[in-house]
Amino acid sequence: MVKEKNESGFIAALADAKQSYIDDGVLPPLTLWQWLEIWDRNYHQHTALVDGDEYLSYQGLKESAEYVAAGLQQQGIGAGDTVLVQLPNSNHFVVLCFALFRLGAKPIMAMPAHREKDINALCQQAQPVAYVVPDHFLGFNYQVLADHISQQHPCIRTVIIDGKSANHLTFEQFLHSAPLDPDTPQPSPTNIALLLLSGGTTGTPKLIPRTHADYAFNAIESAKVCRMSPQSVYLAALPISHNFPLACPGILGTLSVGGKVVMAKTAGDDEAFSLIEQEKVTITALVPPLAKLWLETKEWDETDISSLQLLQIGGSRLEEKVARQITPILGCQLQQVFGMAEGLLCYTRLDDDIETVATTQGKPLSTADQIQILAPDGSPVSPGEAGELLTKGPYTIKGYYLAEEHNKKAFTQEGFYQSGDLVRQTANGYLIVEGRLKEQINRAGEKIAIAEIEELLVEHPDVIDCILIPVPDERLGERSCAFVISDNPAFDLQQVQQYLTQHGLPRYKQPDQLEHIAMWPLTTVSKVNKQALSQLAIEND
Ligand code: OOB
Repeated sequence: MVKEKNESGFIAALADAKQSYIDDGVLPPLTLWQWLEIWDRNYHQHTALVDGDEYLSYQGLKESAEYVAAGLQQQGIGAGDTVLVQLPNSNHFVVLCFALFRLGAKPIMAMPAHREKDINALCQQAQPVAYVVPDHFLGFNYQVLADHISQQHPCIRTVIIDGKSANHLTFEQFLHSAPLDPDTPQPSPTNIALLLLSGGTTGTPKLIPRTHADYAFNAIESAKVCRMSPQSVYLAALPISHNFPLACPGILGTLSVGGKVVMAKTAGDDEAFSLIEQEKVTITALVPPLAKLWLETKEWDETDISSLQLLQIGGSRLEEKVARQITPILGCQLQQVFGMAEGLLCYTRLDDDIETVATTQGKPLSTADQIQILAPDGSPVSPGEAGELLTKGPYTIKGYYLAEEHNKKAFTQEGFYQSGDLVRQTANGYLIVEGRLKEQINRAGEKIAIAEIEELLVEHPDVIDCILIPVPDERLGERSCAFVISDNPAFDLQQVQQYLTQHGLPRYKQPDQLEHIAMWPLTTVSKVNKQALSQLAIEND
């Protein structure tokens, strides 16, 4: 009961905040479903989505979503419910999201890489009524996970398998439901449309509530900045449960201009290159480690990727050296993207000079975005100095979903989100990301909350004390290294990884390196000297 009370208060406050941007004429007052209806009217027979040999037009997308919505409704799923979605990139994923948007039910955007620990935490927080998984993906059996999770969380009344299943409903069955009753009520533009996941800094993932109006704005304005048109072909290479490939401009931005989205199952260069050649892809988004891989591949691979006009790179720091290689080697324009699932998006613009594109992470998407850069004492830094980035704006959240205590720390009284990023601003308003204040590792764009891993590791019987640190890494940007104080010199990385797998942790959150240490090196003020640990990790690699 308490949860419901908090929830309705939170949702009302969120709706008020977004309503004021609607009243000011910044956010159009439409839901994502209403937008799809417009896109369907404008681009009816055009191809919207390509997934292997399955092509779906705008009309097909809307109609499929209506059938799936009807099927979900028959399962008792409706307005306000949350549905845990853990699917790889596919047309079905997009159809399902629009079906949920139509009903006013909220998808929780879990990633295929997530394992039991995160999924459990998400169920506890958001009490989903349904869980949607593939049968298998990349050698992992999601039915076993779904069965295990649904046994522990009675809130899950329906498990839906995208694929074959002997004992659960399949997505295919939903596509063949009876038509949706057109009188089914629609959500309001200021309702929560979806819940994105935050990398966070604590032991449990935080949910990011994005409303229909703000998320549509996010995607539509991003498509304008990227000058997308009906001729645009977007390759969804990164996992589309991420904000970047979903709406920056990503899938939703591409649909907003009548373009075509091509689904890649993995972000690997071999799959991506042949899809670019085959479908004449014009734009895609990558994290820096993948961009580096593409540069290497292009040296010998003769696949024709000349249709590619724009490569967006974001999620973690892009080295200037790599930035300068993009156009000469890949033959397309580079756009740096500094974004966060919480909202604020910064883009370099297509007519910026190469210096700006190679050395900055862009400027905010909207003139309505508010930015503060603060010194440790909370005062604004002098122009050009580095400080913590705080932000507030039409598409930035005012609080995580049902996380009242955490929100007091993560947001100021004026509603600014404290990003934990260390940035400075150039005279013409562009941001340069200098570093980070938050206790997080950015491993190839995936965020790892240091506290979560340390909390688990100290529970291991062989571990007396433990510290996890980011270490600069040629391939990943940053890798994670666990330093342990242990009485067992034979305790090794393999045991750590096994232990964390048993505790339901995905591979990307597990340390890449393990170092034993007798005692912590200290700074002059008696804090653990993490700089010295980082040095040691580099030397011992
Ligand atoms: C994107 O979103 P998240 O929520 O996974 O991570 C946000 C954090 C930022 O606070 C920052 O610490 C880091 O990722 N980050 C970057 C960066 N872009 C994001 N750090 C340095 N340089 C960059 N270009 O990562 C995300 C969301 C939407 C679009 C693009 C990225």
